[in-house]
Amino acid sequence: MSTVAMPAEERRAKYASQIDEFMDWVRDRNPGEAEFHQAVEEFAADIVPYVAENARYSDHNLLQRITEPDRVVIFRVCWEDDQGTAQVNRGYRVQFNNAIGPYKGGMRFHPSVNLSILKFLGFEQIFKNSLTTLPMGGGKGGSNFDPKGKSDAEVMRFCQALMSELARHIGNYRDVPAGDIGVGAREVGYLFGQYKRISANFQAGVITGKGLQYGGSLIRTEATGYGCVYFVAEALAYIGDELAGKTCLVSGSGNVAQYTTEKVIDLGGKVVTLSDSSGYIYDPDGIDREKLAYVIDLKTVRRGRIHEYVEKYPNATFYPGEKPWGVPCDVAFPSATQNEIDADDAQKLVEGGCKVVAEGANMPTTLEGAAIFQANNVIFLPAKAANAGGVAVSGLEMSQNSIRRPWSREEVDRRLRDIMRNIHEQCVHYGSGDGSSSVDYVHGANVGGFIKVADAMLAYGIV
Ligand code: NDP
Ligand code: 2IT
Repeated sequence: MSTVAMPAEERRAKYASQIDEFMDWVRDRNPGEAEFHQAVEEFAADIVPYVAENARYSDHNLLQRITEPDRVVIFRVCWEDDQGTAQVNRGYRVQFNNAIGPYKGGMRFHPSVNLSILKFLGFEQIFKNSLTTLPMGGGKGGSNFDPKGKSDAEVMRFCQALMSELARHIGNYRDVPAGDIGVGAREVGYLFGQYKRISANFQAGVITGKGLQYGGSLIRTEATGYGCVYFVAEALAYIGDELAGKTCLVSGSGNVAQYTTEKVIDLGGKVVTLSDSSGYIYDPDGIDREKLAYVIDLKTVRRGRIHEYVEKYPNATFYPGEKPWGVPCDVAFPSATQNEIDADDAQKLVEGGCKVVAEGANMPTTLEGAAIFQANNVIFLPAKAANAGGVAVSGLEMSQNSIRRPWSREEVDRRLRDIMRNIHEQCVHYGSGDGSSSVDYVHGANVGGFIKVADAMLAYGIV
């Protein structure tokens, strides 16, 4: 039986000693990097067996090479706050792998940012970008800067200071940053503006997520959320079901959460929760377009907290300090941050009737949580497939920048839908057992994403 046809547990048991040996090597080489170990472990559980059974990939220490970043840049970022006090943050760019295209991936500004988190994100990005079918390598960057409570002028000075160093490491054929947590349209504008100033070049393809007036793409703002919902629609269609009438939980209330909610509404589903780091709101009537417009304004213009929702819509309840996973649902869209669904949360979702989990965030589910979903036949759609729509439209933004012509909203949306359908086909192709209709999306995404990168690396020889 090939590894594809084997249930995940059986496959992992058969190759347990090779997986353990490889993970011991990864842990020894990258001490203290818990999030990076976790991302590699999820990948290794599928790819160590795959490599063992496919001789083409077994030589040349390919897995050791693919888990070592090409390079990591770490730098001091000094800026002046509104009181005139010097502040110092740390900036990073992890250039993980450029086998199939320039490094590509977002920048995250959050106080928790460290090397482990950016390495996990950069590693995931390699295979996610490969799944999009577009020519993009994997990278990620960011800073421990906390945009919360900062004035626009402080955010601007910070972005300018960060770009003053980052500029020398990026370029449209080299490394193309974009947004992530804490980096949206405002920050991308300041970052691109500083790049343009330093380089005296209007190199539009050096960063994506730009404003529409200066080289941005229609639908990029919406792309991660829309893409995630399109992916769920594909997975449901595959089993003869649809999103219409389904009750959905969304966590987070930022970019991904907002446009996931919008597309669920478009397709006839009902979103009953949103959250932020202070707690979650439950709205039994569902979040309609008007309520969503309020949330988008609250979060992107007024930069307020999610509990304000219940002051405006008193039918809803705010649960401080809690996550939404105990609310009964059909579909869950974790769209806030890593490890927001642990084993207890996964158990609650299963007990609440959840049938599909689609990871809008990166690695929102712990390994233990994912095992509970798989053991209970929950359709578990991993981040590198489910949230690839964002970087896919970033790739389309780069295409438009290269040809110097913008595409219409319909054109970009059609291409996004085609890409999500294609990713689904790859997951089915690599993740279906012989004669079995159920799909192991984790296995499918890992193998599908790996092959293209591995083949390119082999073509280059030992580099
Ligand atoms: P935003 O900054 O727009 O929103 C982040 C949301 O998540 C906020 O509601 C925030 O709450 C919440 N959040 C962040 N950190 C934590 C935490 N430690 N605990 C609880 N809540 C938290 O980011 P995005 O929507 O862009 O990103 C959300 C997720 O989606 C991330 O995992 C990101 O990597 C992933 N992603 C993003 C893509 C994109 O295109 N933007 C593409 C693919 C994946 P609060 O305001 O209280 O911090
Ligand atoms: O995690 C991700 O895929 C992103 N934050 C988007 C990256 C990008 O380059 O658009």
